[in-house]
Amino acid sequence: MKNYLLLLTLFCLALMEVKAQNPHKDDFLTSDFHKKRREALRALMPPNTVAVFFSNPVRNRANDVDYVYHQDPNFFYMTGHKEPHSMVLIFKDNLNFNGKETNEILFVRQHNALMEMYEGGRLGKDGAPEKLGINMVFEGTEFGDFNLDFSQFDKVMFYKFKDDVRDHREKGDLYEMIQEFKTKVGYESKDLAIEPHKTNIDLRSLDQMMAKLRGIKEKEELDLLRKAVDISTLAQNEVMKAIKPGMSETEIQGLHEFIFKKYRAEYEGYPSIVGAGHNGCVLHYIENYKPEVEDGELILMDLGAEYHGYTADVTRTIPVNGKFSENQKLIYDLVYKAQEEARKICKEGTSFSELTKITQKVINEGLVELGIYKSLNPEDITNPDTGRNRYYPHGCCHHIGLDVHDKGEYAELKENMVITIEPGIYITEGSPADKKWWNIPVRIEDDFLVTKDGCEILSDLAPRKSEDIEKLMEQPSAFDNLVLPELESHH
Ligand SMILES: [Mn+2]
Repeated sequence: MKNYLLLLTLFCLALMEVKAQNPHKDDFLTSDFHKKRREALRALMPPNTVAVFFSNPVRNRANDVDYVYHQDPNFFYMTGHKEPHSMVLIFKDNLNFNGKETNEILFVRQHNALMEMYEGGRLGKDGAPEKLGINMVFEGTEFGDFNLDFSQFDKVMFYKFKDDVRDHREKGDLYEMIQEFKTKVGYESKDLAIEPHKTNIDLRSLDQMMAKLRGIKEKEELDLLRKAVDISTLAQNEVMKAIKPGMSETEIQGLHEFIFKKYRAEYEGYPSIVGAGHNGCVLHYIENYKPEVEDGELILMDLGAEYHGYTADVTRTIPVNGKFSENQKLIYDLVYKAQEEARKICKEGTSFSELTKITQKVINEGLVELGIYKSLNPEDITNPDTGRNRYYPHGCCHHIGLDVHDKGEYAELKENMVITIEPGIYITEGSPADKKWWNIPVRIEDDFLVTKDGCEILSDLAPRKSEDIEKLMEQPSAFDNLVLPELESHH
């Protein structure tokens, strides 16, 4: 027995040794993962059809500098290819091309020595087959003369092209003005609109299939999501310990992002939201501009690390000085209760709307109890200007994955979906509530893996209860002794 234990201990030490020497070196998705995803799509496709995916466009930031490139998540999911100017054709059935059978064709960028000197190497059609596991690869320039008759398919399925300047939420947007201008000046282009008589074009089915596929996470995806969530919550904890009145919102954002990167998360999955006091009431506040966060304020921090393409989405709201005031705690604990009630019913078979309803019920009833709403009558809880709930004006839940608001079906929960539950209460200055409640923003957002009979909270490394947050904030921080030189003018 003793020997057995010794052996087991040695074995475990050996494993730890291996782990320590390989810090998540091999946890990128493999070409095999993407190949299986293409096969899963094919299984959903009707007979004699083709699905076409395009890479994301490169976006200009200013002058000759572009935004950091981010691949289209559908295209990445299908190919694993991270470069722009690419396209993939996925056929339901095998086709014969120049004597070669294939059910997929990839188009990639051409090599360009000068560009590669600036930006690094390109995969090219020579490198793509082995790296991506797609055997038939051409250069984008070859597509023009490509001998493929799309009319042979019952359906050609793809996404609507992104109209860069189109903004459907604005009347008379730039796109419309340009369209009108084109009409006025007699400009005509055959690619302006899909010709209605082309009946084999299908702009809807592909998205439904992608939602079905991407909404259910594969094991490899869950590993990456867990990693992203661990990094995000670990960063939330470190910032809770480090935060002090007088720091700026930007600095606090910087601490989060430094810690993300310390643990090798490549990016933020979405622009970080760090808002103190009334800034926290702006749902997607990303300026993070306030130069000094104040003693007595709450600070809302909605941050997600992106690890190998997969993003967490975690929000914590904490008191800048380490202690919730009585009123802040009342609101905070109500939001916590709403999240807990949703968590308790979160399992396979529950619908997204049931989750929304239960969080709304807890919050609305609690706000009536606190005298913040007069009653549960719709006219008392609706903001007539927005048509939304006055103090809890957003949805409670969404999928996460390659997108922070990930593709997925939004009906019933299924095993291996990963979703957020994120109730909130935001009482802005000037609202009908008593002044003592003004500028209290609270959102608690966690990430959950749905299982057959419940859900697993992935983000519980960071405390959610008000008492636990206060306790953690008392701890010393690795940043307490960080002293940087004063920034002075040296001119
Ligand atoms: Mn969210």
